[in-house]
Parts: sequence; structure tokens; C-alpha cells
Amino acid sequence: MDYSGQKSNAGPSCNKRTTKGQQRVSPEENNLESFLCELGLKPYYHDKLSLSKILQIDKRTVTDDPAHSPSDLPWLFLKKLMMVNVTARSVKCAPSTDLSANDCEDSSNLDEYSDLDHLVLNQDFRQKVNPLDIITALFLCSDGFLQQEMALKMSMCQFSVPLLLPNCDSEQSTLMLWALRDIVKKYRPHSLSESKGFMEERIIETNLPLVSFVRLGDCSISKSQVLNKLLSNPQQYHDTFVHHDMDCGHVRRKISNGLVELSWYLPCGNKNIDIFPGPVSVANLRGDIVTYDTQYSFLCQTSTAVFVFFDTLDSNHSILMNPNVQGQLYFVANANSKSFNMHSLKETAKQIKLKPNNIILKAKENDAEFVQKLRSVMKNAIRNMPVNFQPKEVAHELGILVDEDLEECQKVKENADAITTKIKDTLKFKETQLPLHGKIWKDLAKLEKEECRLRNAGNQNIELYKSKLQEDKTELRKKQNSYEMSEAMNCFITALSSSSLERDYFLKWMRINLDNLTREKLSSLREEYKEKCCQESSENKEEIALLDRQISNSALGIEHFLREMGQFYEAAISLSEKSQSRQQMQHLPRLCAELLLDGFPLDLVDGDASNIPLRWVHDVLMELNTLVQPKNKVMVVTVLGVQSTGKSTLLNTMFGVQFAVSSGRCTRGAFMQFIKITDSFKEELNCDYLVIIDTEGLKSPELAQIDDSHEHDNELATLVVGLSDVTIINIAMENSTEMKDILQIVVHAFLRMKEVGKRPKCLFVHQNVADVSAYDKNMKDRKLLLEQLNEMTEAAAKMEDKDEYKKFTDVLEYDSETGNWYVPGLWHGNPPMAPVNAGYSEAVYDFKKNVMGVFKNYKMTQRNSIPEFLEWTRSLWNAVKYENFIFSFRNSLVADAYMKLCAEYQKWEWSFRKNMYNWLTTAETTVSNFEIMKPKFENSDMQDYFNKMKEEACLQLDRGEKTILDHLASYFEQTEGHVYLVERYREDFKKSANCLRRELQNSVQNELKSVFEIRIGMNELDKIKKTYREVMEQNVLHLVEQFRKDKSSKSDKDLEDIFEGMWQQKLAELSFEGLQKKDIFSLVFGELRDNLKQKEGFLQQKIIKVKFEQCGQVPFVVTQEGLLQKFRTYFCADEATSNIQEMAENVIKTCSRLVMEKVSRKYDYHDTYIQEILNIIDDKLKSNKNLKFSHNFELELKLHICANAARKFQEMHELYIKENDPRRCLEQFKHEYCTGFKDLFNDRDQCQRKAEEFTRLCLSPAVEAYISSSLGTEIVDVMLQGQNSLQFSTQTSFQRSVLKQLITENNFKNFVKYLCSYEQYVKEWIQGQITEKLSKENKMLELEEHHLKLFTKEIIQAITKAQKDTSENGIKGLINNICMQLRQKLIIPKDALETVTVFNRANTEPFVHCLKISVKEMEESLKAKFKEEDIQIKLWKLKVKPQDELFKRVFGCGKQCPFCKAPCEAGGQSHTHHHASIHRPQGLGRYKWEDSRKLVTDICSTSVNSESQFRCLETNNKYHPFKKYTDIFPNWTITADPSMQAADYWKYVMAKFNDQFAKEYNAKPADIPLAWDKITKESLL
Ligand SMILES: Nc1nc2c(ncn2[C@@H]2O[C@H](COP(=O)(O)OP(=O)(O)OP(=O)(O)O)[C@@H](O)[C@H]2O)c(=O)[nH]1
Ligand SMILES: [Mg+2]
Ligand SMILES: [Zn+2]
Ligand SMILES: [Zn+2]
Repeated sequence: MDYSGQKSNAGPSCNKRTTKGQQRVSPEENNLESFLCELGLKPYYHDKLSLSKILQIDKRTVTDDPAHSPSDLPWLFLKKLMMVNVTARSVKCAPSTDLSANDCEDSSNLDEYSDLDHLVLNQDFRQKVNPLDIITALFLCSDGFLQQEMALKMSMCQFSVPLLLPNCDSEQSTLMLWALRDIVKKYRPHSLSESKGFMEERIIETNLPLVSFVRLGDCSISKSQVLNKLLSNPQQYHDTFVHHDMDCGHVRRKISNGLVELSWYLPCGNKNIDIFPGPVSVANLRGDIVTYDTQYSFLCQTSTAVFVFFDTLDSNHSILMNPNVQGQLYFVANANSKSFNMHSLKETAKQIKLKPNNIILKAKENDAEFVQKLRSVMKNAIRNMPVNFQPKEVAHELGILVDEDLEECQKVKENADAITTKIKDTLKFKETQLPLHGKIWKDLAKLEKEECRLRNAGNQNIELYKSKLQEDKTELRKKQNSYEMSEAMNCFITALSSSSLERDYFLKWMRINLDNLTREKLSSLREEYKEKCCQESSENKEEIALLDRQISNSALGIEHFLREMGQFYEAAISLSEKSQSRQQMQHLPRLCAELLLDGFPLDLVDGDASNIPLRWVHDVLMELNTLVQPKNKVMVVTVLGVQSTGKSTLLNTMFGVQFAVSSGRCTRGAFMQFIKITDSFKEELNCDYLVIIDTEGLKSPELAQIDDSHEHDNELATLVVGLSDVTIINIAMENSTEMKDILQIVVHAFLRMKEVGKRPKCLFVHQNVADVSAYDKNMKDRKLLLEQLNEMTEAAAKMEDKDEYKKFTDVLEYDSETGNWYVPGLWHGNPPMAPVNAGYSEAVYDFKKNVMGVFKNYKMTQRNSIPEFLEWTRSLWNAVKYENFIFSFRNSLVADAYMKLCAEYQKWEWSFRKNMYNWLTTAETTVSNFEIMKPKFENSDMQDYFNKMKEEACLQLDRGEKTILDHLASYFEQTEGHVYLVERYREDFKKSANCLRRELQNSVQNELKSVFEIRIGMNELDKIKKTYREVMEQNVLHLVEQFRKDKSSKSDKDLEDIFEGMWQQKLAELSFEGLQKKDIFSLVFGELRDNLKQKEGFLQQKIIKVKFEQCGQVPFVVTQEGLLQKFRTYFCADEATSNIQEMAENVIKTCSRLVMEKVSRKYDYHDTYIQEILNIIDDKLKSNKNLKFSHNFELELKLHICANAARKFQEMHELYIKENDPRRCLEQFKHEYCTGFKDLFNDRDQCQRKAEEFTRLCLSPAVEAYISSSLGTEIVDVMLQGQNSLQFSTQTSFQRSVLKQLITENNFKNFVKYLCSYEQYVKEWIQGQITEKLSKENKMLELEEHHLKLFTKEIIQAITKAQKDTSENGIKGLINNICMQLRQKLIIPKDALETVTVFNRANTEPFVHCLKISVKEMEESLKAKFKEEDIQIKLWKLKVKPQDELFKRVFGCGKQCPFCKAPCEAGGQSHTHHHASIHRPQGLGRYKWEDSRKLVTDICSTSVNSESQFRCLETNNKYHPFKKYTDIFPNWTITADPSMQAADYWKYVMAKFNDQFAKEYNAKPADIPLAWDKITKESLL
């Protein structure tokens, strides 16, 4: 074909085989720089691309945009290569669309056949780049580590790799030794076929025969294609070398001429398949040897055989005379070529004495025969020839650069060698040079677990036992500290401290060296292990266990050095802060953090010790956090699965990373690696780093049995599942029993996460499912899988005591359609010559896209920062160490989120309460003013009004409840603060809101009802009073008329006498019918009997005989009778009785406070009062049912309280009757009547006096009442704001504040009070806080004055307004108008009001003037009064008592831990589970040992994890294991003490006051564990 007409800018054409290389290329086009520019790689020529940059995750990672310009190509190539995709080299630009548009236009003008020319002419080369150029360019622009990685991945794809890299600008070649160093190949030469042995070697360091293929001049045989055929197995052709017929292979090469590529042929041991019996290296030089003579010389000197391809030998054959040819030379020529010249061939052969056998001519045979011929020649050529592959030396001789000659690289190689050359025996080396992380660390790990599990505690005192474990730990740390840092470690750490480039080289060298040291041993052990595992026979078990141990002994990698470093650090940290060795270790976490940031995988779980060095990991990650802040959000992917199922391979393929991969047991423990997410992609993923965690394979139960590693597997799975956002479950489909086993472990882990609030996403990857229709075909399998998962969920739920989970989907979101992925087998063909299956790579890529999609869809809330990730690690691992994971889990993130929610809820609750209080106050005021305002309400009567109010109350309550529920809903929708962690508490809070509404509804309705009924009673009374007043008024007026007529002047004395006479006379005339006195006792008793009606019959009988009036006169004492019959004989009966006594006293106190409050209101008695009291008693009894009191007790208690209440109410009633006696009321205002009479008689101006009277009698008391009714809620608000307000925000913070104050005072009496009369203590404490805060800077007075001032202003405004509105009716109308304005706030005393308006003839204008002055005076006098009054009295008088409100807030549900009495801290009123953050030694709750009577030191949070037992009333006096305490106390959650320090507070208190407590509790002092004495007060504050 003729290509000569192609577009010019593609440069000279690239005709088939004849236009090779540089001949026709103009210099500037050859320019490397301009080519790099075109590829967009120019910046990286000097500032090399690094591996970590390539691994970063960006948009391109998950999108499939085609390449638009050549500058996209290198990235596309890299992306595919990193995922070991064999199609990586076929990258090209998408056809440009505008070009084809042009074509169309053109073609319309031409005849239709010109299109055909067009097709040929328009071959567009602009956008195309030869793959070799891309590879060369990338190698030129990459640093050593990326080069290594590229070479490694290329060799996995069975691509040839660069051996000599040309630089067409400098015309320098570089030998790529370093780049190829990482390639390790495994093969089986025929010599080992029989023994089934194999070789595993770092291929570039191995002395393999090299066969080179070069070209002289033009050649019509495609050398590369021939080579590919030569190396391919007959049944499976593979393009090892790029050749002309591949995608873009025909595009002219611009910079890659002079490139020498290398590939290997490696046998698999099967003689029928293998082409060569042993391994062979094959080199291929691109370009003409005439131009690239240096490369040719290099090959000649390193190869066993050199094959020269040519068509003709003319002038250029002198190159073949090269005297340095070390091996044999072979000529390969195409005899069919036009330019082939037999004559010159013969001539040359003669000249260089080439044997005829060394000349291969392609004549009539086809390609297959030709290749076969070449193969046999090659086989002969390398057979029995000495091999001397010394590329480095040759390169130096020829002036070829060597990549690893770099100074940084060489220098640190020495350091690495210094460490590794001394290693003879890995086990011994580890023992002597890395002693800290060996046995000691394993022992430490065991101790740490024993501290939680307490399996060997036996009958010992648990706290003593724990204290001993603590000492043992300290001892081990001491031992660690006694070691000097070994020489090897010293070298290692020094090397890590060097510059980052040197450090990277050092680590690589270390890895290479250590790998070389251990590979041989390890790989054969692993192979053996794998075989033994597959056989699954029982005799193997011993052997497997032995192999496993051997593997672990022989393993020696960088991770061991890092572990040692970690142990050095942890040991040093245990020393005092000032110690020198601690100072010296301070920098280690930083070093390690830098490694992580560089993309170095770090041990998370040490697989040997099966433990996490928490302190070390913590400090490293915190350093990392400091390094990256504020970009510290992470997402976590983990993989779990059976051993050797390609987990590490999967992760490596997905993310381009390098987790250790090998057949047989390989990964141990769990490794984590950080991958950066590019800035541009960050917005989409909302996170900064991806953390990938590779884990050790889980074992099948048989294997797990051998070394008891079942526990280890479970722990590991729980940890990594808990840490991850996405968990990949890797399943090799072939083995479904294995799958079942690991699923069991996994399901457990997920279940646990569900319980603790974490929701990882779970994806199943099924490996080795080849078929394209896998997805459909596996429908049945998926169903089966789901069935099994469901089954296991149910089983696991039973085991964890969480029966509510029946299905897998109850535990987590899982869709069996989208949650399963199918991946075909990894290799395409037979290893070692098999490339990675393109299907594998593509399937993994699809999967990766899906994983990224999952991340994108994650809610913002679920992203953890590094410290949060750490907190998860810590809390998960701590919980894992206990046997009972779910009940041991405690996470400060969850706790924080819960606290926040509680605090919010408290706010909502309070604002609801406050609204209702305010509403009620207003309602009551209006009701009280009902009569005064009657004209306003027209003809409605009280009952209508009451109903209306009730309706309105309901509306208010509805609204309030809804507001809380709305708040709650939107709280859970927010994106910050990890709200998803507390999702499971949402229901609790919903219920609490309902509950709160019910509570408020009851109290509001009761209150309203009593106010109304009392008001109705008073109205009756008022009517009577009114008639009397009217009589008096008439008489006074009459008197005035009478004496006016006299016209005689009278002195005041005379007038008074006259008035007195009239008054007495009229009083005698009027018949006063006051209120009827009622027998309150019988009313109360009636209510009580009603209350007891539902109870058992014998109470009814008993109550008939009771002399109610005589009850309650002596203090209430609970006797044995108070306890239920069957418990009276129990060992703890005494204690039970005293508990009941305590409760009773509490109830009595609460009720008597309520009675006092009612009495202080000075109203009449109403039945709702006693009903309220009975309700309180019933509530209390119900919530204290666990005390097992008898019915008799209930009766006695109620009688006691009711009788006392009745007494008080009787007094109150009588007082009320007396005060409201109509005669008395009339007499009360006698003075006013008298003065009125005098004024009228004398026609005196009444303005001032009336104004003053109105203020004094009506306004002033009303204002005072108003202030005290509104101040209560205000004070609560004050307490909830500003300094110290946090203490009331949640139960937990309240507890903290109280405890803090207690320890500061450090007073035994206070502790006892707190412990024994908790409720009382809390109340007093709150009262104290309020008094303190309000007294400070006269806060109380300030509040009062503020209200007073505002209200005075309001009154004055009302007066002004009333004046304007009032036209007729004179003063009376005016005053009524004023009251009208203020009717919602002021309760105007009616009697007084009417007295004031009587005979009032003043002029409005001066009256208003006087009134305003009066009001001002009132303000002053009230101010003075406020100043005098005591704050306690003021608080007592408030209608809403702030102390009660705050108490409700912080007291919560009021339940106490059944063992140690620690108060419940759960938020809301109706939570399903009570919990306390700090439990106490049970001795503080009066527990003592039965026999020795010593106080018990055990702490519930420990006991519930131990083998101990307890007995009490609830267990029917039988012993019950602590571990199963939930059987007895199902509503309590007692979590383990994760830090081992939370209980320090009480340990300290108990140790300090041991003797005093013993005395107080009538017991013997406890045996205090040693460690307790060491706790200092300072550490607790
Ligand atoms: N034939 C075949 N081999 C595979 C496949 N996937 C992985 N391998 C090989 O299996 C061996 C084990 O792979 P790893 O990735 O180390 O397996 P692992 O699950 O991480 O192993 P452990 O960490 O030891 O549990 C390696 O030699 C892989 O090359 C596959 O799909 N088919
Ligand atoms: Mg692995
Ligand atoms: Zn407790
Ligand atoms: Zn509770």
C-alpha cells in the first residue's frame, strides 16, 4: 500500500517495514522535549512523577472518558497499567469529530469514488502515538519507585520491560537495573519437574541466558511479531512486544528508537507445554544497530546469542565485525525479499567465520514453520553455553548510565546491607536484635486480654487480681525498657530519619534484601502449607500447625522492624515524662506518620501477637493528623475472606498498591495504607484519604482448631468490619463450606456493628467466576447465599442475645442484586507465562467504580476524621478484648453524639415546659379575673369558659409535642455530628416526648380544674359579700344625704361617731352567712378509699378498721412487714427493709412539700389536691417495685401521708373560711368606708387618696404576685446560661460536676450523703447552686427589679390608654378599663377593687395624675421590700420552683445501678435501657462479703465480665452469674470500663475512706488492691 499522500504534519510516513527509525526524521521532530510537551509530560521530565502521585484517586479513576488528545494518553496508560490491564498499551485518542464533518462537506464536491482515495489519504496520524513512545516517555519522566512499579505491573501483563532506556536528546542510554529489581518470578524448570520443586527468583539478579534480537538496516520480517510468536505457547498467542499490527503499532516511533526491551520465557514444568526447558531472557533492540551501536555492543557482550535480522547486507555490514561479541551470532534474513542478496550474505559470513548453521533464511515456509525453526536454533544456542549475565559491568565499560548508580541509592544500600548481611538465622536475629516485640509483647498482649476476660481469676478477689495483672504488665514494660536498642534497630531508625528520598531507597533495599533472605525458605514453606491445607486430612493438622509456626518464625520483613519500633516507643512512654529514654523515642511516631503519608503500609494488628499497640498507633495517627490537617477526613475499605483467595491481589489491582501477595499463608494481621484523594475529586467524595486495610485470611474451623485461632479471626473481623465504610467479602466460589465458615464470622461482626451504631456497607466479591453470564447464572447462588446469611444472622443474634434480628437485612443494608460482584480468574492461561486476564482487570475496575459510587452516596455525617478513625479503632479493640462485645463496647464518639442529643432534647423539653407554665399562669390569671371582666365575655358562663380553656390547653400541648418531634426529626437529618450513631435512640426520645406531653397534660388539667372550681366557690362568696357591701354603701350614702340637709358643720370626730353608730347598727342587722365548714378528713379518706379500690380485698377490710384521724402522728417506720412475705427470711432482708425505708422517707418528703405549697396559696381545699398526692405516691411505688415491699406497706404509707396532708388541709380550710368570712371582709375595709363617708360629706377631693388606695390595695399585691409567678422560669433560664451552665445540660455532665465538687471538698460525710441519700443530696446541691448564682452580684434582685421596672411601665401605659378610651362612667369606668388592660397579668383582688371604686367621685384627670405618681412610689417601695427579703424565702415563694425544674432535668429517670447505685444517665424520660458512665466499687453501695463481712471492692463494670456471681431479692436469694445480669435486670446496660481508669474516682474514694465506710456501713474494711492506693487525687480532677 502506498501511504505517501498522508497529511503532512504527521511527518514522513511510516511505511511498512521499510522506513524504520531515524533516517527520514528531521532533527527538531526528534526532539524529546517537544514530544514530551505533546504528551503533557514536560513538567515531569525534571520533576519526576512519583508513585504516590499516580496512586492518588481522582475523577479519572472512575470515569471512562475517552482520550481526546495525546496528552491524555500517558494517564490512560498508567491507569490501566496500575490495574494490570493487558489492554493498557492499546490506548489511543477518540476520533476527532470535526474532522469527519469536514470530510463530509468535501466529499459532496467530488465524485463518489474519490471517497475511497479519501479513506487512504485521510489517515490521521496527528492524534496517534506509538505505545513504545508512551512507555519510553513515562519511564523518562518517572522516579525510580514508579519505574519499579510500572515494570512490575508490565511484567504481570507479560509485557516486555525496558532494559536500556534511550534518551534521544542526550543520546544517552540508561540500564534499568533498579527499575527491574522488584520483579520476582516463579517457575519450574524441567530439571525440577519430577520433584515438583520450583524456583522463585528476583529475575534481574538471576544469571539467565540472554538471547538478543536486533535489526540491521531494513528488514521485511517483523522481528517483534516473530518474537511474540516464538515466546507464545501454541494454544495461546500473546503480544509480549509491541509490533506493527497492534493498535498504533504502525505509528512512527519518535523517541523510543534505541530502546532495548527485555522479556523472559519461564517454563511451568510441563514438557508438553513448555517451549524451552529452562528460563531464558529475551532482549529486543528497537532501531538499526548501525545507529545504535552502543546498545548493540552491550547486547553482544551480555548475550549468549544474538540474532541479527536483515534483508540485505551491503555497506553497513562492518558493524557485524564487532570483536566483542561474546556469544554466538546468528543471521536471520528474508530470502523472499526483493532486496535480499545471497551473495553479500555469503561474503559477510565468510568474513566473520559464521557457521552455516547460524544462518536462518525464511524462504518458502510459513510463519509457524519459520518460528519453529528459530526456536530450535535458539534452544541449541543456549544449550550448554556458559552464562555470564553482568549487565552492570558491561554498561559501565560502554559508558551506559545505570539507574541505580544514583548516589542516594548507593549510599543507603550500604546501610541496608549492613543490617541484612549479618542475618544468618531469622529467628535468632529476631530474638537478639528485635527482642521487644517477641515474647514480651505477646505476653503483654495476653495480659491485656486477661485483664478484660478474667478467665483465670478463679475465686480470687477480682480487683486484687486485676491489680496484680497491672503489676505484671508494669514488670514486662520494665523488662522491655531494660534492653538497649540493638545495633540493627539503631541503624534502621537512623536510616529512617534521613531525607525522604534516601529513606524510600533504604526501605526498598531493606525490603529487597530481607525478601531475598527469606524468600527461599518461606516460599517453600508456604507452598507446602497450601498443599497440606488443601488435603484436609486429619493427620495433617500437626504438620500444618508446625508449618504455620515455621512460617511465622522465618518471616522477617520491615514490619518486624516497625513493630519493634512501636514497642520501644510504648515501653518508653510508660516511663516518667522526664526520663531520657522517653525523650529519645519522642520522634518515632512522626517518622512512622511520614511513612504512612508516603503510602507505606503500616501494621494495624500485629498478626503474631494478635494485638494492637494502641498507644503507638494512636500517636502515629495523631502525628499523621497533624501533618495533614485540616485535610483529615478518611473513608475506609477493607477486605475479608478465606486464606489465599486473592484478597491482597484484589486490593492491589483495585488501588495499584503493593500488599504482599504470595501463594500460601501470606498476610498476617491487618495492614493499613493511606491513599490520597486529589483536591479536585475531594468535593465529590467529601473525604481526603482512602484507608485500605488488607487482612489476614480467615481460617476454616478445622484450621482454626489447630492453633486455636478462631478467637483471633473473630477479633480481626470485628475490628476491621467496625472500622470500615465498605467491607469487601472475598469469596472463592469453588468452596462453599469455606465460604459458610467465614460468613459466620462476618455476620457476627456486622451484627455487633449494628448494635453499636456503625453501618458499614458490605459487598461480596466472588472470585474465579469466569463466564460472562455469571451474573444471571448465579442468581440461584445469590439466593442461596442470602438464605445462608439469614440463617447465620439468626444464629448469631441468638448467640449475642439479640433475638430481634432475624434476617441479614435487619442487620445492614444489603441488596443481593447489587451487593454481589463476579470476578473471573486472575490469570489468562498457565502461569508463569500467563498474563493477567483482561476480564479480571476489567471486572475489578467495574467493582472499583461501584465502591467509589458507594462512597459518593454516603452521607456527609459518616465521614470520620483521623482522630475519629482512631477512636473507633480504640473502642472496637477494647470491646473486642472482652468476650461480650456488645455490652463492652463504649465509644466516645457515640457517647458524645448521645450527649449532644440529650442536651438538645433537654432544651426542647424545657422550652415546652416553659411555654406551658406561662400559658397556665396567664390562664389562671384570666380565670381569676373572670368576674371582673365579665362584661367582656358577654353571656358565657364559667363552665363554658373552662371548656374553652381546656381545649386551648390541648392545642398548646399538641403544638408543643409536635415542636419537639419536629426538632428531633430535623436533628437526625443534619449532616454534622455523627447523628447516625445515635439513630437507635431516636425511638426513646420520641417516646419521651409523648410521655412529657402526658405529664404536662395531667398537671395542666388538674391545675385548671382546681382553679376553676375554687373560683366558682369564691364567686358564690363574692356574691354574698357584694350584697353586704351594697347595703353598707347605700347606708353611707343615705347618711351623707341626711346630714347634708342639716347643713350644720361637723368635726371629723363627730362624723366618725356618726359613722361608727351606723356601722354597728347595720352590722347587727345583717345576717352573715359565711362558708360552710367541711370535714376535710373524711373527704381525704374517701379519696384514699377510692384509690385503694383496685387493690386486693384484705386492704379494703383493713382500711375500714383504721382510725384515720389518728394516723401519721409518729414518724414513719418500715418494719419487716413492709417487705413481701417470702423475702423476709433472706440474708439481705435487713438491707431491703432499709431501702424501703429510704424510699418511703423520700416519698413522704416530696408529698409534704407539695402540701406546704398548696397551703401557702391560701386557697380553699379541693379534692384534686389529694388526688395529686395519691398519684405521686403511686408513681413512686410503681417505679420502685423492685424493692419488693408489701401491700401492707403501701397502705401504711398512704395512710401516713394522707392523714398528715388532711391535717394540714383542714387547717388551711379553716383559715380560708375565717379569712373569707363576709363579716370580716366587710370590717376589713371599714376604715375606707369611713374615710369615704367623711370625704363625701365634706365634698373633699378624693383623687390622691383613691389613687393611693388603688395602688396599695389592688396593684401592689398583684404586681408582687405576678413577679413571683413569672420569675421561676426566668431563674431556670439564668441557670442554664453563662458560666457553669453546662452542669445542667445533661445528666452525665451534671454527674461530673457533682463528683468534681465532692472530690474537691474531699469530705467523708458528703460522700456518704451522696451515696446513701442521693436524691436528697442532689436537691440540696441544686438549691445551693441556685442560691450561689443568684446571690452573686445580686442577680436575684436584678431580675426582680428588671421585671418591676418593665411592669411599672406597662401599668403606666395602661393607665394612659384607659384614660383615652374611657368616656363616661367616671373613675369607676377608668379603673375597670385599667384592669381590663392588665387582666392577663394581674390578679386584681376583687374586694379591694370594689372598695376602691365605692363613693369614688374624683375627677378623672387629676386622678390619673395622682395614680401615676402612686405607681411610681409603689415601684420604689417594692424595690425596698425586695432588698430586704431573704433569697431562700423568695425562692420558696416562686410559683415555678427553679430547683424542682432543674432537678427534673438532671435527675432523669432516677434509677440507680442495681449493684452499685450509680445513677442512670440516659436521656429522656422513657428510655428502654438505663446506663451509667461510671460504676463504683460495690462496697460503696453497702455490699459486703457474706462470710468475712468485708466491703466488696468489685466494680460492676468488671464483674459483668467475670465469672463471679451475685444474689439478691431479684434472684430469689439464689446465686446468679454476673455475666448474665441482664436476665435479672433486663433494663440495665452495664458497659465495661474501657480505659481501666473510669472507675479510678471511686477506687480512690474507697481506698481513702475505707475504714470510715466500714464503720458507717457496719462492715469490715475492704482489702484494697495495691494499685488503688497509687491513684492520686490530682489525676482525677
Ligand atoms: N489461579 C488464580 N490465582 C489467583 C487468583 N487470585 C489470586 N491468585 C493467586 O493466589 C495467590 C494468593 O493471593 P493473595 O492475594 O496473596 O491472597 P490473600 O487472600 O491475600 O492471602 P492471605 O493474605 O495469605 O490470606 C497469589 O499467588 C495470587 O497470584 C485467581 O483468581 N486465580
Ligand atoms: Mg493477603
Ligand atoms: Zn454499677
Ligand atoms: Zn434510666
